[in-house]
Amino acid sequence: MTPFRSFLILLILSYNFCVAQTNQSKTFYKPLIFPEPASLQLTQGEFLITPSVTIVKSTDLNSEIEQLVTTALKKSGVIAINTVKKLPKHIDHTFIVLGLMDVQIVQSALLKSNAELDSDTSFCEHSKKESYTLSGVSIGDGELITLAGYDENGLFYAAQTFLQLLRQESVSNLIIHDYPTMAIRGTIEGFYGKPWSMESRKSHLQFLGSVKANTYVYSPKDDPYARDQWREDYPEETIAELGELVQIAQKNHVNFVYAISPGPTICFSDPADLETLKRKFEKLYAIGVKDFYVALDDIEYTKWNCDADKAYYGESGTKSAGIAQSELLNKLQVILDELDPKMNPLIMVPTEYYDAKESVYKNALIENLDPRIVIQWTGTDVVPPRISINDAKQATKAFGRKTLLWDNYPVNDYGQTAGRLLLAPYKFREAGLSQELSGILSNPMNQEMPSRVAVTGVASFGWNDKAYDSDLNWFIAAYNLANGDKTATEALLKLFDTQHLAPTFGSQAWQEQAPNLKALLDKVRKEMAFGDADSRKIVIAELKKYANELRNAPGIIRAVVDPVFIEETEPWLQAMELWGASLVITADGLLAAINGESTANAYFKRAEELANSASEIESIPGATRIGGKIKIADGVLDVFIKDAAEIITM
Ligand code: 14T
Repeated sequence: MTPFRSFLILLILSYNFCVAQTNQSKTFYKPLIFPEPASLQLTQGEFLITPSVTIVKSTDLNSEIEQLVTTALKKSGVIAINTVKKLPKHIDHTFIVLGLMDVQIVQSALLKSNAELDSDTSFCEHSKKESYTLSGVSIGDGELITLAGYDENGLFYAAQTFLQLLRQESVSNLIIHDYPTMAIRGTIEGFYGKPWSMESRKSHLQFLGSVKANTYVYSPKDDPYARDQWREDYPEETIAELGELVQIAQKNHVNFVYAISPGPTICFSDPADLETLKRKFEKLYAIGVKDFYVALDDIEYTKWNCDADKAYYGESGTKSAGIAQSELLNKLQVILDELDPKMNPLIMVPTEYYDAKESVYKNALIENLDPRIVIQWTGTDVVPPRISINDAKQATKAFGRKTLLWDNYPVNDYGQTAGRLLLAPYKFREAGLSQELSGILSNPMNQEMPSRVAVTGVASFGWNDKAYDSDLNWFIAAYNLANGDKTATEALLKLFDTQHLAPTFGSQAWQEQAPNLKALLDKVRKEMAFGDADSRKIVIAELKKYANELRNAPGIIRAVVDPVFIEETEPWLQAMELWGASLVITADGLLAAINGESTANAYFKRAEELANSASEIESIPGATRIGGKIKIADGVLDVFIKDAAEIITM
């Protein structure tokens, strides 16, 4: 070969090489992580998972966290996973270093990744508890990923974030430093009516872990052994089932808190009652419960339950109730300290939990109460429309410590919620509340899976209130319930919109009904009045498309979403289908009317029939304390369908 020819070949080859390079150059994206991390910094290159992955870990690693990572890797297509104890010199595929931050291999991996913490970041102002660092960096021909937890919870959260990264395509290399702004985040099963099944609780605990929530309080009002017959022992089977829950809670880094409600019948001065409470807690401690709670809500506190209390504390009244309650709680705190000094302090909800006004009762309660005991309140009302930092500051003053918010959303056990699921995003809690609260627990619906729409929000807000975006979170909640299916996500969001109304205890709702549907229907009304022939037809086409989506959403949801969700929402799905069909025909009627066709009235009549049968559908008997007719976008959809015939006259 002449030198010239070889030069030419080289030129062609290098040209091809360049073209190949350009074709191959990929774009990497910022992933969507929820809760929003405290800090996420994108770096050069791809967060690369090779078909074969090596896990680097020290021997004392929590094997459940390793299991979580391994299972997720396999699910995302990784074929071979092996484990070593040290990072090799040459990195030629994906290595994942897994461990606590104080472990040598973890520290050196962070150093290699340039992911060590700057000592002067705002990070250090926060408690390091539950924090983690996750980094991915291209090194050599491979990738070094580090999951470093400050503690076991932190490492678990690093793993949860990693799982989210695995579910996304073309993710960029990054460094995440993350920590929660509130120490207590989760749910309190604290509603009236049918308690959750043990199966629902199990899947709920796993869900809580996935959104980095760390607390679940067991306090169903209708568990007789926790309230009405609190003195009686649980049957052995129930104890065994609760024990299983505690195990699952531990695996998901959730504190299982057991709450007892002795208020309806307790005799505060009777040592036998204290002894009964002690025995009850000990039984639960024996199956692994490490967190306890005393609920004193919704009880009569101006009358004693026994004459002995009158003899001991004097005349009944809110002041003596406050004193008696605080003495009981302090004694229980001592009992718990003796049982296990490592346990978290008691949590309690007082009888006046629904405001932050100073009172005789509250003063008497906090004057005596062990300052470690955590107090819950629900905001400025049982179901408050909004919660501000100022409200929380008043609560701190009234309760003598930073409070733990009991947020009565999305609970649906009161009259105004009859026939409803509460599926609006978690909203109107002021960013910055983390300075003034020790945490937030959501009181969910009797239906566990639909409750996740709001609870995903509560967990995200509790983790990072300043960065919380309620609309984005609404989408994420739908996306998760839809297992990442895009069409089902859209279908779910349509369902959520029809269940957007959030009532208060009064007549005023704190979240409006069906805002998305309402915006479209208002547009139709405006176009009918002010538009021309073309624009009217365009908006009717848009209406018909939306109506079809409403009608078809239940079918899509049934095909994709977890059967438990379907079971819990079935009457709403049925009603939504009929209401959707009614709106489709209404759109047909409007179009016929625009075209001057005499069939219009027949369409409107058929639409009315469908709407009538839709409004006859009832909720599942016994599923909620108060049942009733299913409501779908009420006040919006029904009104439009009824008015449609009058929008146009011929
Ligand atoms: F203790 C609390 F913080 C609390 O909210 N207690 C109950 C709770 O179990 C229930 O789920 C929630 C919503 O209905 O409200 C409280 O129960 C009430 C409150 C009332 F003002 C029930 C009836 C009421 F009139």
